[in-house]
Amino acid sequence: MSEIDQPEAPDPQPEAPMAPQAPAATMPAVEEAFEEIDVDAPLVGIIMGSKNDKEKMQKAGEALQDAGIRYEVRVMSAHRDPEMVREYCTNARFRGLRVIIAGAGMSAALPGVAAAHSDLPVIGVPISGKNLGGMDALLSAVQMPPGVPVGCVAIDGAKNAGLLAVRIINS
Ligand code: RP5
Repeated sequence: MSEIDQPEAPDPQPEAPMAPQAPAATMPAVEEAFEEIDVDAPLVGIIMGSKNDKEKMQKAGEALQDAGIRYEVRVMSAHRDPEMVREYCTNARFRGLRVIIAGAGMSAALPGVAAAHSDLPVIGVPISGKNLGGMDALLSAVQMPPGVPVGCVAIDGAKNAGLLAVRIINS
């Protein structure tokens, strides 16, 4: 077919008007999230017994950030703030959370108490302290009685807690 015989290209369709876009929710940087800011639609709640646990728990946030999974961070102690822990964990599923990561040191009740107040998967992170190298927290988190499940990672294993939460959410 010569150039002269080419059929004419149809007129381009008028462009459809753009649908109004909701502003994309931005994901805060890890350091910002660990300032306990409010996050839009988090899927994972990272809770810990003390602000002093933040440095070790930040690795969980990094793993979630790398996977693009939104999370929030809150400090609450099972021993010092029992009512706050009850309220947070009881409402967690209703608020859209899918996994709770709970880090605590010493006699670490937080993962178990979280699992007692929520039917979401709870990943416990035993935090090493000044004494006993974290064995106290490890045993508190891992030796849960039947019926109150806590998935426990290694002492100071926050990175794996984050990676495990990613796998749970993507499964
Ligand atoms: C736990 O007791 C916390 O998770 C922390 O690891 C440990 C000590 O708390 P701080 O005295 O450092 O606040 O509740």
